[in-house]
Amino acid sequence: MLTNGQIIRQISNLYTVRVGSSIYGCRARGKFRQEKISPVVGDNVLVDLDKNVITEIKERKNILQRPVIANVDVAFIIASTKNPNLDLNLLDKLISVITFNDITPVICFTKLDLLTEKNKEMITNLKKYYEMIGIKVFYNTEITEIKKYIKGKIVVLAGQTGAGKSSLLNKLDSSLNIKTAEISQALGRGKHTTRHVELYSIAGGYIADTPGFSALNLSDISIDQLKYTFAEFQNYECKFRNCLHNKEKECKVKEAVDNKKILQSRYNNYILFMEEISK
Ligand SMILES: Nc1nc2c(ncn2[C@@H]2O[C@H](COP(=O)(O)OP(=O)(O)OP(=O)(O)O)[C@@H](O)[C@H]2O)c(=O)[nH]1
Ligand SMILES: [Zn+2]
Repeated sequence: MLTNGQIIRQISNLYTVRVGSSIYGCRARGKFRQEKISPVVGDNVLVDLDKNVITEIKERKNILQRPVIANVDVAFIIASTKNPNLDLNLLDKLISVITFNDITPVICFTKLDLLTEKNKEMITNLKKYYEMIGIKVFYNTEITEIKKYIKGKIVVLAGQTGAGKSSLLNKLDSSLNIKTAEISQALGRGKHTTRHVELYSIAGGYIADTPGFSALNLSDISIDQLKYTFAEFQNYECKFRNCLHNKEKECKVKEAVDNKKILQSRYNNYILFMEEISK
């Protein structure tokens, strides 16, 4: 009998498939190899539970390459506001790359407790801006809200070293650290190997065990595509339909920047990314 399931772990050619609340060890059907496709973590699949074989892979909504995970719903961008300082260039870059990969970016600001009142206000204003352009923004103290949001989703984390990713994970689920450590030990090697990918169950959702997006950069995005990863630019119709909002005349996006409708830092980063892509 064929049943719907989802792959939550892969170690070499061994897959762990979740069917409802049960877990099965499975192998992939031979025909996949001939067709040169292979099931990956996150795949929604059909499994033959009599033979413990994955027989069909459902269409993917997206696929990340490092780690290889399909059907990622959300990428949490963990953005430190102090130690290390807030890096708006990195934040906007991650938003663009994540959006380009058909994944929903979510921002989580950390370390607000280290800020002066004045700097806190700056973050509050930034939060308002990003929310206005349709991005969900949390503080890392809003654990209940974050848990609620994660429920039922596949989540990956992004953010620079020291931003507070591990700390957040531990607050979401204190047993998570132990789980990842145990598995690394059992395998006798680090967890960040390409042959071992796993989704950890957390707050009713799933989270990837790798930093995510470490290897992603703008290079997959073309100059023409970049502007579509800036959600707020879509509200403006420039004189030229193919306007890149750079040197063109009668550019409504540039007007909006001048009128303070679009955040100057967002626009500056857009231009920087354009230059980076064309290098
Ligand atoms: N004051 C303060 N410190 C925090 C907060 N979140 C994390 N930290 C501290 O910041 C340091 C780095 O946090 P981690 O959670 O290890 O950061 P990470 O993003 O996992 O870092 P990598 O593992 O290097 O990628 C640790 O000393 C944490 O205790 C916060 O909200 N406030
Ligand atoms: Zn324009």
